Amino acid sequence: MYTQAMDLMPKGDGKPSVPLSATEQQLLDRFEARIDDGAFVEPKDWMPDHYRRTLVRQISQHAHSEIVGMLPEGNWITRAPTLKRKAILLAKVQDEGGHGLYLYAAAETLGVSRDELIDQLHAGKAKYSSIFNYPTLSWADVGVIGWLVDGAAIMNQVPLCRCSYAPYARAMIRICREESFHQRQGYDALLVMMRDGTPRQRDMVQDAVNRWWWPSLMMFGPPDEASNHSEQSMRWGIKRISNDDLRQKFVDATVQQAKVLGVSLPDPELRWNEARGHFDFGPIDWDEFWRVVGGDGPCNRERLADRAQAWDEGAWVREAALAHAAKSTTQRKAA
Ligand code: BYC
Repeated sequence: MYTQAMDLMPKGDGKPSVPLSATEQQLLDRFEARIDDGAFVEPKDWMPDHYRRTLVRQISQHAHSEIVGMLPEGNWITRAPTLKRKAILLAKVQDEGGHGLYLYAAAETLGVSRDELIDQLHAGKAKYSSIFNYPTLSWADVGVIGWLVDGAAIMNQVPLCRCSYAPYARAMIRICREESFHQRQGYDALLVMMRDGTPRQRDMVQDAVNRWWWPSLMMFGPPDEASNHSEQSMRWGIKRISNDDLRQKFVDATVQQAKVLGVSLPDPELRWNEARGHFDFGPIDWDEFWRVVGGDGPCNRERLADRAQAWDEGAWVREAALAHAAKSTTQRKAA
């Protein structure tokens, strides 16, 4: 409650807050009361500037993740082992492009332009999920991305369907429905390899699980005590469940799925803790996480270069679409 009033304080100079006018105080009180009642906030509603900036930050990072996330799997479209797998992968990668567009549209309702956000991504100034800076070395990686990466994404994104900002919540409902298909197709591809595959194919799956397990746990963000945005975002109903709680839910659900699949998870400390009612797991390498987030992961440079190239090469399509829209409008007016 009290920290919301800090939005109207000057930033970083340590001076006492600027007293709120009666109108500003009334707007803030009304906003806080609506959040406390669990009401949704719509674009035209008054909102504190910090709430708006937090949403632009999170939604745009999420949109960039979807668009950059098309690249690691996109690498395998031409090499999918069967026509069926190729068709599924094409649909999945296309869905991710669609998710990016819903999310950029949700960010635009907060007064920021899509071009501005995309410029920030290409300039290396915007974050996107750390997970997409790892390489996809084999076909099994595509299945593991579906199972673990989309599985982690769903765990994180289902609570966002109840985010207090309505356009984000609405986008998340559609996205989660599609993500659950993505997770299932990945698990199915792995199950086929584990049940009907050769020993080499099974080794390939295990190798992919070994490489993606820890980066998948990092997707949930830093531990709660190092998560500088969590407290405020939870108070505002943007985040509903903390980074560590979501990570734990993901581990608990995934251990059973790994058993059915017949793969082991690469963590010697993973074991059921009766007292906690959860699986304990080993320490996460947070130095690696921050290195990757800071731009020094295995594929950060490649991913940004690929995105920038796709953007430049698609310029003629955007120009043609705009020219067509302008021509159609002129023709409609003349008719
Ligand atoms: N990677 O205070 P915190 C997908 C940053 S796409 C990079 O906990 P917050 C898919 C964080 O931004 C899935 N950076 O932050 C697509 C912050 O930095 P800034 C993407 C990370 O926002 C294609 C700083 O660390 N999902 O599923 O409260 C194919 C401190 O963190 C990461 C979303 O974007 C990370 N992993 O919580 C397949 C979900 N984690 O901004 C699949 C929406 C943290 O201060 N986002 N950082 O410079 C969220 O739920 C939240 O933003 C997070 C972080 C839980 C990710």
